[in-house]
Amino acid sequence: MNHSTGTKSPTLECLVLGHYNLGFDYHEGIFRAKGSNSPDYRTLRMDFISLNDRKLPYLDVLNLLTGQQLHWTEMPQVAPVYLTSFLKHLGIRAKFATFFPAKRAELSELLSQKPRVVAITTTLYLTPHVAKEVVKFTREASPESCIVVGGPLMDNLSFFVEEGSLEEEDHRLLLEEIGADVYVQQRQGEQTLANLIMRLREGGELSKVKNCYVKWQGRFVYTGSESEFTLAPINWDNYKDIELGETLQTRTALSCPFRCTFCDFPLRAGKWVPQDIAGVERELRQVQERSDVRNLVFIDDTFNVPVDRFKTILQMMIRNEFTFRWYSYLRCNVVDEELCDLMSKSNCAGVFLGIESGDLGVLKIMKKATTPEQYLRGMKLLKANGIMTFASLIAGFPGETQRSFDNTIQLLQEAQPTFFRGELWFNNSRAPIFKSKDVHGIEGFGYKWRHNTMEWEEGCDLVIKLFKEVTDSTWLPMYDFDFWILPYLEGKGVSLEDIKRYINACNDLLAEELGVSRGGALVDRASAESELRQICNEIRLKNFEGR
Ligand code: B12
Ligand code: SF4
Repeated sequence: MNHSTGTKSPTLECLVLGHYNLGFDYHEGIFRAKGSNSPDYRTLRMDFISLNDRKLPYLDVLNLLTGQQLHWTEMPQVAPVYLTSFLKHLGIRAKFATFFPAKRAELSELLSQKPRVVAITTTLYLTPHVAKEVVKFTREASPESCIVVGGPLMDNLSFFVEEGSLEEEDHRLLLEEIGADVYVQQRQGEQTLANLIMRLREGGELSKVKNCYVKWQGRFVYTGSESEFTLAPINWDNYKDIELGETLQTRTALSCPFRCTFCDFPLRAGKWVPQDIAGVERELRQVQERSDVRNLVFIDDTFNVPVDRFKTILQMMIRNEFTFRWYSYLRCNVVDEELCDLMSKSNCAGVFLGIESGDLGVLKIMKKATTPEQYLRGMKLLKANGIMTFASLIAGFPGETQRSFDNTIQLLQEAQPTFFRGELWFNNSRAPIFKSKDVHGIEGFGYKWRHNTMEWEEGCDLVIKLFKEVTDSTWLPMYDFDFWILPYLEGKGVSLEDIKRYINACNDLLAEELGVSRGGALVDRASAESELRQICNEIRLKNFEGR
């Protein structure tokens, strides 16, 4: 390793990088290569429309027609913010940066300081490709820095080795190919990152730092494992003098206490550990002190469970008279009048509801521990309290039939959530259902599957059916326009009503392109396009003119 700069001390010891966006054309190209009738492409097809002879996802359409460069990467991501806060607490000179276009100059300036370590977060990288691009970019900008990659991508790769789908030697080759100097292999990794930086500070051998892959005699070798556990609130005071925008994100717990059979998140994230409420309160007070913050997103997967803890947090927020609005995931089957009232009084603006299905049989196989009736009641209560809701559904899970899916459509028609979306079931070998694959006759992988009650083609058709037949709620696409875009756009001043009008106008064009009619005749392309342009013009004038 030639990064042991023990003598000269750089001002910046660690720069933590957030998400790198390779853009829709790249993404679409990869999916198209699988075939335009592949389930992957059919899934992506629900996320874009054609305009000016280009395939554009909804956010790109909005940017094109309002002259903006909006992107959710403008919101500070939790991983870089948290890691930086953790390192600073240990006295390490650390900063985080984003690839968001308007912040590129800042990123270049920070890289020009030749940070001792550049840490690349991989929260959303499902393949090594993006990490490779980020390493290349970093290497060119700051060849002296020690580049460290860690986080979920590393965890995924080691899982593939464990399950036998990736040979150890191929794993090593992948590490070579990504091109970093060190890889952190630990579910959390913040302490390991700190250990690496301290070691470099002292000019010591990196092979002594556990949980890493480091180069030894030209080959990546593993330094051995050591458990680590930390959970601390983010110290926003570290960023007092930095502009972070109107929408922040944080978490109040690690992992999730549930075990839904389609989801591997608890397995990746480990044991569910809640943050003590005094710590949450301290952190939220710091958020409140930031005058520009309008919205806060809690990324906790089950913010409202256990209910008593949730209630205490809401009461604490009300007592503090926080003025920011908040968003989170929510299990709506356990909400009642009292909770909805507290949510509303503490400024809850919107919730992501993992409804998944409106059919009792399918919900049982998913181990959602709820009933469609409880869902209906919960969604109606939230609506009555003026809280925006987004219902997320899965089409084609084992046990799914045309009939069970009709129950899902009926539930949405009755509950009328503000937004909804259905996705084809993704067969993930890490999810609990995979262990009962013989019971359900599951074959295939990813979006291409069959099981005892359905095949993926039928699942794709169900997604279209959902889009077509749910008429009293707005379809929310996934690519770059998932639930998180709502607090982001509202933080920019765009009203929920305008966001809805905009999405509905795009949905009309999508329906026309898919050849489906939603609750009436097929829309006329020319008038739908003109309506879309008109809405965008209004959004531009109201929110962005003169900025
Ligand atoms: C918020 C979120 C989003 C938002 C992001 C908005 C934003 N501005 O941040 C949006 C909606 C855009 C999004 C999109 C997607 N998401 Co998402 N998302 C999340 C969510 C809820 C929170 C992510 C987060 O901030 N986690 C908290 C951070 C702190 O955790 P972390 O990244 O693991 O980091 C910790 C460690 O891993 C470590 N670490 C991380 N990096 C590094 C680097 C180094 C060097 C070191 C030492 C340590 C380290 O340090 C951190 C502290 O311990 C998670 C679920 C969850 N609750 O985590 C899903 C999740 C990350 N998303 C997921 C997926 C699949 C997606 C999509 C691919 C979905 C899709 N099919 O389109 C897209 C991808 C988008 C894209 N264009 O590439 C998966 C990722 C699975 C994986 N990585 O293998 C998750 C885990 C959900 C799940 N289903 O299990 N997502
Ligand atoms: S779907 Fe949500 S609630 Fe269920 S296990 Fe996964 S993260 Fe937890």
